[in-house]
Amino acid sequence: MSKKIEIFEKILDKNEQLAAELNAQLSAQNIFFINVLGSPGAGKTTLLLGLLPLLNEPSFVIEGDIQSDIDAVKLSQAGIGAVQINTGGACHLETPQIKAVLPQDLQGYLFVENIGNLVCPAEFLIGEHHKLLLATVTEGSDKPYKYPLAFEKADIILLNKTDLLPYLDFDIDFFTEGVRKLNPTAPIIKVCGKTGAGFKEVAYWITQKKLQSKL
Ligand SMILES: Nc1nc2c(ncn2[C@@H]2O[C@H](COP(=O)(O)OP(=O)(O)OP(=O)(O)O)[C@@H](O)[C@H]2O)c(=O)[nH]1
Ligand SMILES: [Mg+2]
Repeated sequence: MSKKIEIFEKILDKNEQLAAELNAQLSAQNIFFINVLGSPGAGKTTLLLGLLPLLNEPSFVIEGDIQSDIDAVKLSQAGIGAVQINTGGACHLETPQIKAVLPQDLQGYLFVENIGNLVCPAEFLIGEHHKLLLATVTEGSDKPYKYPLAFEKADIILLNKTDLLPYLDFDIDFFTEGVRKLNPTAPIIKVCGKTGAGFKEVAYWITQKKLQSKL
């Protein structure tokens, strides 16, 4: 039992080292990297499609899915540079997979849409500057209590599908209280992928963070 724990800790240490190296490399190239986390169908791809055109510099997206290139094709068709990684079953992406598909001429912003779930992607650093967590009102307001790590580690939390609030019993106070117990500082921004509401605020936060990272 103790051996198993030791090996797992070594893997995590090695992963953190690789992630730190990639983060330093991207920082030196003035590329700002956002790791996008959220449940399957939370609206991650919809968010990227609406958000990236609002940024002040070009963006490139690495799409992570267990199978299919549906999301990378959607982004490419919208004129956003994108590449697909298929894990074939693994529930999160790791740094070597990111490094392997980075384009030579990368500039501006790098986004990774991680594998859709609230568990494994929160456990692994992949070289990002910030984690963006996309939660939704359709998941229910108890998710911060049940899946704490993703909410704890997020640097910004978006609450999506707010157009559906009138049809649901989502308790926003309970949700916010649960997030704040884990994460006192991350902004919580209500957004709507259908209308783009809130996206400008998210774009502003990202551009400000990139500017601040250069100071
Ligand atoms: N009503 C409503 N639907 C939304 C909203 N945002 C996204 N959707 C819909 O939710 C579905 C899933 O959206 P995606 O953007 O594909 O979600 P995703 O998180 O990328 O999904 P995976 O990559 O499969 O994990 C699509 O049918 C979207 O049109 C929203 O704000 N309101
Ligand atoms: Mg997607």
